[in-house]
Amino acid sequence: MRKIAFITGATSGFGTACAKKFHSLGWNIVLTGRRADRLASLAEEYGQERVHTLCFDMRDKEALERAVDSLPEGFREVDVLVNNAGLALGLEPAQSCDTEDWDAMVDTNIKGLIHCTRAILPGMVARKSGHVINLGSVAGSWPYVGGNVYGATKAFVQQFSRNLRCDLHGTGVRVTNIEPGLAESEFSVVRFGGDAEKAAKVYEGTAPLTPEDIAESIWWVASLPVHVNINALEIMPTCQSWAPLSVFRE
Ligand code: NDP
Ligand code: 8X3
Repeated sequence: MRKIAFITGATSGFGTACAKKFHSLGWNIVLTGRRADRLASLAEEYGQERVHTLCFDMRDKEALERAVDSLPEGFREVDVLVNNAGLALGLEPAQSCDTEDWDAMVDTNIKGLIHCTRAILPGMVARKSGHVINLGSVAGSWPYVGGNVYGATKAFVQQFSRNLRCDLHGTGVRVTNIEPGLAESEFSVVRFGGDAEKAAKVYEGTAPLTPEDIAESIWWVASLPVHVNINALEIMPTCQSWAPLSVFRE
């Protein structure tokens, strides 16, 4: 029987690369996102037989639960859940940013991720096998100016991943938090409200991680023998490191 990967946010970036990776290795894939046209192209590209698409907004809990409940035979018994859908909005300091952006990040990166996990986990526990792979970020461990709520949502994902491991003790279900640094996708275009020029500057003169690098890492943790659980994997491009703590001087 074919293995099944459920990949949220598959219409772009890491999710699209993951879909390609798992599909190429013979898995059935469930792909989610809000952009129906992109989901339709993915279904066309890979063929309906091994791809099932679900179009919904991660912030809509009922729609999410309905979508998971609607999974047909061949796609229901999820082996790997890649909790990837997420976004950063804005880079303004906390004192002046748009609080609607904060709500959207909390509702997607935190609430969407926990509800999706909750919807899929009982089946994994009943089958005593499965793997939840969450997309955290270096921003969950390392603060930066303007990272305020985005980084905090990823710190939530980091701790949620660890706590899941405790709850799942003895069930055989694995949990991994993937924590990438600078990676080029649509991430910065979304962060800057569609300003592609501003987004491109984020990667100018750098060799950032690619979505394929992240898909490869996700595949690696998923493909290890079942007695091995990678708790967290922090990945930066070689061109990225840390800066010293800043000190304000009069
Ligand atoms: P992209 O913007 O390229 O892709 C984001 C995906 O998330 C899209 O498929 C989008 O689909 C989906 N998504 C966003 N909001 C929603 C929503 N409300 N409902 C359903 N789907 C949604 O970004 P990346 O591939 O780079 O990012 C993927 C994950 O990795 C995110 O969680 C991000 O925070 C994290 N990450 C990214 C890094 C980077 O530098 N790029 C580094 C570290 C972590 P659609 O618009 O169709 O709904
Ligand atoms: C995305 C990486 O550094 O832009 O999570 O927050 S960063």
